[in-house]
Amino acid sequence: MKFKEIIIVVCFLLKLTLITGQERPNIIFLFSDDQTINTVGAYGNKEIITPNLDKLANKGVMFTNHYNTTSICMASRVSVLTGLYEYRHGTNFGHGDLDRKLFDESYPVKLKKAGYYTGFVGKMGFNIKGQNFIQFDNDFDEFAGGPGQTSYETSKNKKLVKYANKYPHATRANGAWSKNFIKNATKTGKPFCLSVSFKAPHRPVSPDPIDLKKYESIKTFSKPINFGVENGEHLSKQSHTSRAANQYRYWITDYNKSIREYYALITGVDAAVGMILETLKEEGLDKNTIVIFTSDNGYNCGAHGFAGKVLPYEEGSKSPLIIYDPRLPKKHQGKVSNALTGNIDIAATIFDISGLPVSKNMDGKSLIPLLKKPTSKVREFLPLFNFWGVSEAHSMAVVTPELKYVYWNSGNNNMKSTEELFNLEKDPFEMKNIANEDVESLNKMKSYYSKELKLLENKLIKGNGYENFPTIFNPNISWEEKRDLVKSFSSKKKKKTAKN
Ligand SMILES: [Ca+2]
Repeated sequence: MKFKEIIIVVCFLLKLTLITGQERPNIIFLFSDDQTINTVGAYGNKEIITPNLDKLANKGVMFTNHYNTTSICMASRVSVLTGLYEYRHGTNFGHGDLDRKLFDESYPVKLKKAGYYTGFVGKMGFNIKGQNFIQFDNDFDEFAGGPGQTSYETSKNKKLVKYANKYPHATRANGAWSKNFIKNATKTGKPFCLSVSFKAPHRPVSPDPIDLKKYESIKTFSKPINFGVENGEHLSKQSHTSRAANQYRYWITDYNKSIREYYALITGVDAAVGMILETLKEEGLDKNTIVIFTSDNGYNCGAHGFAGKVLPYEEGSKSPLIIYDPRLPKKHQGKVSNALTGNIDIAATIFDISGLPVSKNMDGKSLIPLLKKPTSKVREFLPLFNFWGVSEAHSMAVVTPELKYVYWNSGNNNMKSTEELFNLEKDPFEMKNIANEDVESLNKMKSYYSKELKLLENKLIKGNGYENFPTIFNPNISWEEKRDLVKSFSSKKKKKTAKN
């Protein structure tokens, strides 16, 4: 063993001793579904009602450049659990279910093995290859997850039925289940790790009437400056083949109704978060419980005329991320970090909090250093992928806090391969493609893109339909050479939904 390696091992053992010598902190991971970044009051939205998340942001660190490296539920959820990019875990609609051996490396499984009391409630959003959903029961001390999309009606979620009378809407029932979990966990004397996986604000919408009522006074909601189809014409033709452009035109036809329901669902999540934070206080756990809040992907609420996620543009790929560590001195609280963070960082962060080693095999990095030093960074650039849906809408992008480069392949419908470059500092709404204007930035971003493309080629999981993407996403390979390699990825369930 080399001297450097000995030092690393000694440092790790020292850290573990320090953490276990004290009391290992509890961890609560709060996860909404399809929530775009500007839908928390603390992020500057003056219409949405999120008092508990605002408080959390005021006490913790609020991240402004948090991206979901694959902006779709199933893939993003597995990236969060495993710390791996989609092309490494292989889990997405039309690609495949998760391998058991990868799930065994996920944060809930490893923390349970390390002596944490673990719990999960809400939407799981994926399956493990060859397993029945009920087998998740064995992976947690308490499990109230549901298969598929779960239901907003509490009574339709098998594991939440006993909360249905008091909390008929599943979002608050998730909060009530979590309260009980925390109380049970306290009795065990173990540290706990609770994952709360809300269905909200995923469509089809069905907000709690309690929350909808809170928005009665707002008749007209503000729209972002890039709202509407007319503000999407400058974007690639390929992006317009995506589901985000073809479906869900409700945002355009009745924006006020759609945004009111969307916000009300998020306000419901906020209320459940409030229930959980209140319980921590009641149980005297609020000083030793780290709380993380984020979402599995962003959402285009009519931005550029799009709805939904999948696309690499800001609204679809960015979500809020708030981390609150009450153990830190007050001087570190209420900070904002513009560092580039991703869904792949959650597992590494949770391992770091618990004292477990962060495996070098993971793509994600611990964000804990940013809590004390929010102006620092954990990376220079981050890749964004879409391997799902129609082949023309597959894309690969790289982003920095200042710039975004997107490569769109040619398509079978007479589309030309397209490069997009946005200056996110000057143009956060991506209204101008400067790929032909700023050659220096373009070259810089293309060099980052090449590095990520090489990693994709070297590290992709075999057998889940990713093998052709290093060629498909290579801007230097002609369409003629790729044409036969492209394939759309869908699922029977999605096709059925689309017909309906
Ligand atoms: Ca989602």
